[in-house]
Amino acid sequence: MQVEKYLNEIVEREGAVHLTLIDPASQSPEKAAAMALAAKEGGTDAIMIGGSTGASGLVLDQTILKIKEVTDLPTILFPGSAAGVSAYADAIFFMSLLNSRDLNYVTGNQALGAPLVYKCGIEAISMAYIIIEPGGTVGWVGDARLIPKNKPEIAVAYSLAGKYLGMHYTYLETGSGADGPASPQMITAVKKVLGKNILIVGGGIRNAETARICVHSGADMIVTGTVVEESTDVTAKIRELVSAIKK
Ligand code: 1GP
Repeated sequence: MQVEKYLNEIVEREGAVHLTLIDPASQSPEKAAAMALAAKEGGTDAIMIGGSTGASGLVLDQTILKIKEVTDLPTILFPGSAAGVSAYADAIFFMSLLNSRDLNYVTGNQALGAPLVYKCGIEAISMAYIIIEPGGTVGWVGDARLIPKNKPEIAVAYSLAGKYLGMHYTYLETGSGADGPASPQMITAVKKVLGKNILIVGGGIRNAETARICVHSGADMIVTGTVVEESTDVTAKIRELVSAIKK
């Protein structure tokens, strides 16, 4: 439970966690490592590694290894399927896409990937993964029955189901590159029922104001990927986001 404990302690101490998402399919392992180092210098708390398409095999392993050469931040797998498991990461968000219509994304890939996670001994952090409109690539690939943006009660129902199933973390996802994250009303309603369980919000967070609103509404952790990929000064961008969410 080392990475989960590390993250939860930051939430306790600093009010919120910032996670930098790196998709191994989007750049070379060397460039990914440079981004991770810059994100660390900006104050990010951990590096998530994964994506919906092409984040597997050699490119996944090499990306993690290169990142680990330059930073000691925890590396957490964010797998799009069973192929997203790597022995080189410190932990894995062991997630179920609760609102998928396709059983492969609810329990199938989990069963295929679990023996490898066991064999590698990487830490599994259980997570309910819930996709809200517009959903982006992950919504399409994961065949999600997208939760309408203006229906917080449906997000609450899925989040509670995840909590009662024993998942420690809940992730409200609008999809990478979305026009924005889940609404403040939805975040607040979900956090109310989750209580001490951790709420992660990601998708379309691009600036300090949006990050601050997510955390003020109840998010314990925020994830940013696209702004990091697009930024010409990753350290400054991460610093802007981190300073907006920490106590
Ligand atoms: C995607 O929520 C994450 O899974 C991050 O989204 O790329 O829009 O930051 P962005």
